[in-house]
Parts: sequence; structure tokens; C-alpha cells
Amino acid sequence: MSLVFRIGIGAVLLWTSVGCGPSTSVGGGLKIVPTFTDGAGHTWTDRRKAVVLRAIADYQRAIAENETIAVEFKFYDAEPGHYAMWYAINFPPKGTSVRPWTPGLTHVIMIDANSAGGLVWFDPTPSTDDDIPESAFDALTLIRHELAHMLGHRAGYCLDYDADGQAIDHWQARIDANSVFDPEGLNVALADDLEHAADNDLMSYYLTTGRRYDIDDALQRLILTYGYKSRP
Ligand SMILES: [Ca+2]
Ligand SMILES: [Zn+2]
Repeated sequence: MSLVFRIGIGAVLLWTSVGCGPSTSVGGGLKIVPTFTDGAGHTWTDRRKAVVLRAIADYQRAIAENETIAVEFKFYDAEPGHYAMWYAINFPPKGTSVRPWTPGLTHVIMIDANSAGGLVWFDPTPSTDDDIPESAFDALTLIRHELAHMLGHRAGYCLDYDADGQAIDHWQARIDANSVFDPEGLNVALADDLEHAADNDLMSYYLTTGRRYDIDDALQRLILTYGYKSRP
């Protein structure tokens, strides 16, 4: 029997005056390039890095866009009950379609330093999920969750700005007045923040200890919303 903890995997979006323009990268599919910053009493050991790389590989395997996204991984002192966070910093000029790889957009994913030694557990064997401690959150799941936010699983982020500065929010446009995402199709109840699933899911605000969630549900919503080229 696993305990359910409140999990504050929130997303803060800050816009600053960093310029950006159309993406021109070419290559063989999505590339998510991590950098690792030690701090708050923790280092990115090979074991921890391997969990991050596994989460990244899952999305790279599934999304075929020829784009590159850089993301910094750090430790931080989170509020109690919060274990991980993604945020991005950028300023979108008029006429820009903001996507996760828009040049100038800076991504950071942070893991709670107070939990990183125990309550958040980095699997030494990320390819198997039958060894997760009952009382711990699976770091691979947390990182998959944050990467889904980074790839557009939230409102107010991947906006298309027209020449007048009016924005189209593709994510928000799929959500009805009852916070249901794609009501005529996938029909997924969202939390009031419109970025988390209301029910048990990788993207739930309340995740369960002792288990792993795959990316499939989140991925399906991202591909539907943004039309990402994908691989089965
Ligand atoms: Ca394992
Ligand atoms: Zn979240």
C-alpha cells in the first residue's frame, strides 16, 4: 500500500527580454541536451544522471521533430510537499510561435535537495520498475513529469503571437469550461491549474510513491495539441 503525497511539481513561467527567432535546426529527431549543476548539498552522480538521461531518451524516441532543447538540472530547497519544478525564461517577440525549442528560451528543472537523498529515489537500474521503495517517489517519474511541462503540458506557454501581439494558446484551446481536455476525444479531466491531470496519471498533481508512470498519456496530449511529428 503506497502513500499518496501532495506533490508540488509546479511550473513558474517568467518572461524576460531575451530575443528569439525562428528555429532552423535540422537532424534526426528531437534532441534534449541536459546540463547538470551541483548545489544545495547535492551532486549529480552518474546514477542520478542516468535517470535523467533515461527520461530524456523516452521523449526523444517518441518525438521526431528535428529540434534541440537545452535544459539545466539543479537541486533546490523546495517548499514542504514539493519535489520538483520546471521553469522557463524568455520573452517572445510579436509574430513568434513559441515552442519548447524557441531560441532564447532557457529551461531549468529542479529537484528538491531535502528529498534527493531518500524520499526522491534515483533508480540504479532505470530499465526495471519492480524495485522502487514503497515510501519513495520515483525520480524517473518526476523528471518525465517535468519534461512534459517543458514540452508544452500547460497553458500560457507555447503561444503563437500574431503581428498585433495577440496570442493563440493551443493548449488552452483544447480545454472546455469544465477543465476537460479534448472533451470530444481524449476526454481527460484536468485540475483547475489546467496543467495537471485530475486523476491518476503521470501529470497528476498528486503522485503515488512506490510506482512509476510512463509518458504515454502526456505524450498523446502534447502530440494532439502541437502536432509534433512522432514515432510509434
Ligand atoms: Ca530499477
Ligand atoms: Zn506538474
